[in-house]
Amino acid sequence: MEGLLQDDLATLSDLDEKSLLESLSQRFKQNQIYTYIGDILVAINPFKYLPLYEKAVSERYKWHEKSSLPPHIFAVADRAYQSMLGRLAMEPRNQCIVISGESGAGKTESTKLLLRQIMELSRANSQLEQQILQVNPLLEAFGNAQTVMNDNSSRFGKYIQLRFHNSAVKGAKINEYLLEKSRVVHQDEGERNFHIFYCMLAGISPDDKEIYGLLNPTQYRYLNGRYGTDDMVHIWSEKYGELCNAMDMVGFEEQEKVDMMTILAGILSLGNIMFEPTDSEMLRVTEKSSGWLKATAGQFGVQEEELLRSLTCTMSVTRGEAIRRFHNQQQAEDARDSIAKVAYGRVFGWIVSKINELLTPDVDLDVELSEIGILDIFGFENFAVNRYEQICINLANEQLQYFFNHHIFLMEQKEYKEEGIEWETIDFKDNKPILDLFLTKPFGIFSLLDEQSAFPQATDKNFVDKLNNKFKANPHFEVVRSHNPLFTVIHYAGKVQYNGSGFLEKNRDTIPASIRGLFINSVTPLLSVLFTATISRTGTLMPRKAKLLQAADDNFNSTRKQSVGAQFRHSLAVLMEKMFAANPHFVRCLKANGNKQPDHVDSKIVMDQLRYNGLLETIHIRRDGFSWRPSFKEFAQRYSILLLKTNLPLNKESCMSILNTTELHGWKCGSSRLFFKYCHQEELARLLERLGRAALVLQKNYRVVRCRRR
Ligand code: AOV
Ligand code: MG
Repeated sequence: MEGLLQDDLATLSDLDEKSLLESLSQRFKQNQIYTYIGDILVAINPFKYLPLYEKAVSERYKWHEKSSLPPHIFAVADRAYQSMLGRLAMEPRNQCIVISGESGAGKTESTKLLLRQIMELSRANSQLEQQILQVNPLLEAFGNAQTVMNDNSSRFGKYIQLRFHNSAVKGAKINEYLLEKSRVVHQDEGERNFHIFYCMLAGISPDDKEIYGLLNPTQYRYLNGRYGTDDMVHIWSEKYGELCNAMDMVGFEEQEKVDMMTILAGILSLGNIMFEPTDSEMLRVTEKSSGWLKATAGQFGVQEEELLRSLTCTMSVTRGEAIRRFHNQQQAEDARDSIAKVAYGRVFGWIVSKINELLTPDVDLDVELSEIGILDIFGFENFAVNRYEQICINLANEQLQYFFNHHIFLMEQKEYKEEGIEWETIDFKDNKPILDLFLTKPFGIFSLLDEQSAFPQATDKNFVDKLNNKFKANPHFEVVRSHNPLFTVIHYAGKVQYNGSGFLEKNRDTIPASIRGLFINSVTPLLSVLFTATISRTGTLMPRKAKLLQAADDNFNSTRKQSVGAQFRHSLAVLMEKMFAANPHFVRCLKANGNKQPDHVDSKIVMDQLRYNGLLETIHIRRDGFSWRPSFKEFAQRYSILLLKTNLPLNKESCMSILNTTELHGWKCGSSRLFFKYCHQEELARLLERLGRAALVLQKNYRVVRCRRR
């Protein structure tokens, strides 16, 4: 059993799947949830409180040597921060921390811990630090919800970019990806709507409740007529207090908060509107729900008749003539739900833009800022029914797995070959073919989806038929024989069956012009602004409205005509480009079991994750490979100081002389660069530091001598 409790698995010589599992399980049983594979951190979700994050621990992990302390998420924060400042082996550069793992594995918790520790390290000015730390509770309230996999599941992806000047944080920017808007109007068994609705209903004062027109939570259809136990209500109520606090701290104005809450109340009322046929063509609102129509109109600040009209008919203009088409019951319900989704989505987008505006670095334009980005997306999902949202989420996870593979296996092994390093190729599960299945133009799944979305007459069934036809021979695709539009994709993390119903509609995501018109005329300033932003920006706006507009602008100037899928692919591509340009740090989150249970390891579930994450191969390459590969120039520039010489030529010979003065062993020399193991970086940093200290002592002595001479 010797070596099983090793902090760094890349130091173990003989490891197979079984002993890897055994090793991680043993550590987990002793509450050692963190383990290194070289410079990569593996984190197993403990599903219980562990005393790992106290102030004293945070202090210990500041400016430490990685090998001197047990593995920890704080160590990753430290490394990213030091690397950004150029204090480790490399030149200063932008950093990104990439956190992966399936739903409920602990990505969001890790993100929060990283953020906290980086703020500790940067000794930010305390107001900005607080603002940045409060962004998370705010986003979580509006963007997270309970699912069957995770009680606090992220229903959107985010990339948080912390911006620094020298060592101090100066601001932050958040990119958000694909909020799951459909949750506002529908939740599957065992799931809930976004946290904010429950928190608001639980925490709001009786007076405000009246002002916003909120009623008993069990009355709302969008909440499935369900609420929570007393304990839950208590927690939600506290959360609401924290949320209001967070909004104040980040810098939201009172009126903005009121507008936001009123819109949310309007969404809840809207959901209760039901329709019934009349003698004429036009539907009417059922008698029972006429009160809800009135309430919604009041909360949205629009005319009741206008709201009713946009729910029950569509206006279109053909050859200069306005034509009114009446909705049937289903169409009216769809219109209702799409209003709810678009209103919620825009409020969320506006919150993000507003945060970005408030956290814009307050520095001159010519000041160069460096950056640490933290990526926390929605993890891989496989539910009883998987819809459009799941296929997008799982595509994002494929993309991330590819990023990992590219960095760890592809790039590294390509360089061995190019530079003539002797190397026995390590095979890994390349998921590029799956990415191609999704993204190839013009015949990937998403291109076909866009093509079908462009035909008004096409149906979800047509789309799935096309897929079946095109991909029946693809090893990552399976045709499903069924009346329903089903198909299966074999992802890197397992098989997922998708239900194509609603794919075309969700991919188009068009808002009828009448709905836009309705909201533009709203007397609620925020609502009007959320729908004005893409249209015109005349100078006639009230000052407050103009200010609101500025924040909204960022979000809606995006290419609205594109499909949701196309936008999502585009934003993923931009993200990847940014990440490829930065120095990455990987955190691989794992789930110990599928039931959110503490102290229990389900071997099969862990083994599956080890396999699809390629952890064994990762250990292998970190043990035998060379993860740090500076060019001769880079290395000589940085380490010539070890020879106490400054104008050394930046070539191979200089590198050799430098290395000869050290006791480093196990490195290799290629044709244009050096190949080091991950642990060499730390050894070299130590040498530099020692030299720095010696220089300091010399300087001091010199000063003492000079003083005496005087
Ligand atoms: P996720 O972000 O990876 O899922 P979370 O970070 O939300 O997962 O973690 C799920 C839950 O696990 C949290 O709400 C905590 O209760 C618990 N947990 C995670 N990490 C820790 C930790 N270090 N210590 C104690 N408890 C922890 V998803 O957003 O669903 O993909 O999409
Ligand atoms: Mg999450």
